Amino acid sequence: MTRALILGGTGHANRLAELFARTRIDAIYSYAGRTRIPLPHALPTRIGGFGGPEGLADFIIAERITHVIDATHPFAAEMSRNAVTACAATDTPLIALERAPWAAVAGDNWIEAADEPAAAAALPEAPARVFLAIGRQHLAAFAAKPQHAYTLRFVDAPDGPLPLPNAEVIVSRGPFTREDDRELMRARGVQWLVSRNAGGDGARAKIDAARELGLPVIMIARPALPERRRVERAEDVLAWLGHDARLGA
Ligand code: 3Y8
Ligand code: NAP
Repeated sequence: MTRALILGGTGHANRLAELFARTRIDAIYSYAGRTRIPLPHALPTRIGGFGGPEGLADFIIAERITHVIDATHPFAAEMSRNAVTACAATDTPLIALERAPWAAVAGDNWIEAADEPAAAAALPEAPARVFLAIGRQHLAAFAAKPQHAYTLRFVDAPDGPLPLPNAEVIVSRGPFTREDDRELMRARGVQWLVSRNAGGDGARAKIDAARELGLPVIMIARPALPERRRVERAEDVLAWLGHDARLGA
C-alpha cells in the first residue's frame, strides 16, 4: 500500500499535492518551515527539519513511508542530498520532481555565475541599481559590494538588520508576473538583475522582464546534486507510483 512523503516547498510540489489528494494517494507533505505562513494543503502536512539524514531515515521508518518524492527547489541542495542518503539507508524508493533549468534565448544578456560570491564579483565596481531576487538566506556575499542600491524581494518581512547598507525590501511570495516585474525594475531604474536558475514558471517572470528591458542578468547556476531518478511532470510521479493520474487511486 503506497504511503508517500513529499518533500515540498515549491509550486511544483503544491500541484503534486493536489493530484495526490484528488487520486486519494496516502501521502504526507513536508515544509522546512522557512516562511511564516506556508501555503495550506489538502494533504496532511508536517513543518520543520527532520534532524539530518538520520532524522529523515527515522521518520521514514516510524511513519511507514513507502516512497519519497523530492519536490524541493533546485537550490535546496542539503535536503536533496539528505533524501538520497536516507532513502539508500532505508532502501526506500526515491524520485525527484525537478523542473529543467532556464536556458538563455535570443535577446537574453546572461552572465553565468557558479554561486553567490561569483555573482557578487560579477557586479560592476561603479555604484549601480541591482534587483537581487534570490531571497534572504544568501545575501552575505553581496556585502562585498555595498556601493550598489539593492532592491530585495523576500517572502516574509526581514526580522533583523540586512548585510547591505543601501537596500529596499519588497515582501512578496510569488508566483510573479512579467508585467509586474517589468514595472518593478523600470520604476526603480534597475540596471542589473541577479537570479538563481530556479527553472519553472513561478519565478521566470523577472527573466522575461529583464530581456524586454534589455538588462544584463547574472544567472547563478544550480548546486551539484547526487544522481537520483528524476522527472519533470507531476503525472510522471504518479506513473512511477503505479497510479494513473486520470483514474482514482
Ligand atoms: C517555504 C512555500 C507557490 C509556490 C511559490 C517556485 C515558485 C515562488 C521562485 C524572486 C525569486 C526564492 C524564494 C522563490 C520561488 C516560488 C514558490 C518559489 C524565489 C515559497 C515557500 C517557501 C519558500 C522558501 C523561500 C526561501 C527563498 C526562496 C523566495 C510557502 C514561497 C528567492 C528562491 O525567507 C526565507 O527564509 C525564504 C527562503 C528558501 C530562498 C532564500 O534562500 O531566501 N523560497 N518559498 C518552503 C518551506 O518552508 O519548506 O511559503 O508557501 C515557495 C516558492 N518559492 O506556488 O505558492 O519555484 O515554486 N522562493 C530563488 O532564488 O529562486 C523568489 O523573488 O523572483
Ligand atoms: P536546504 O538548505 O536544502 O535544507 C536545509 C535544511 O532544511 C535541511 O537539511 C532540512 O533540515 C530542512 N528542510 C529543507 N527542506 C525541507 C522540507 N521540505 N521539509 C522538511 N525539512 C526541510 O533548504 P532551503 O534551500 O533552505 O529550502 C527550504 C525549503 O524552501 C524547501 O522546502 C524548498 O523546497 C523551499 N524553497 C527553497 C528555495 C531555495 O531557493 N532554496 C526556493 C523555493 C522554495 P534537517 O536536516 O533538519 O532535516
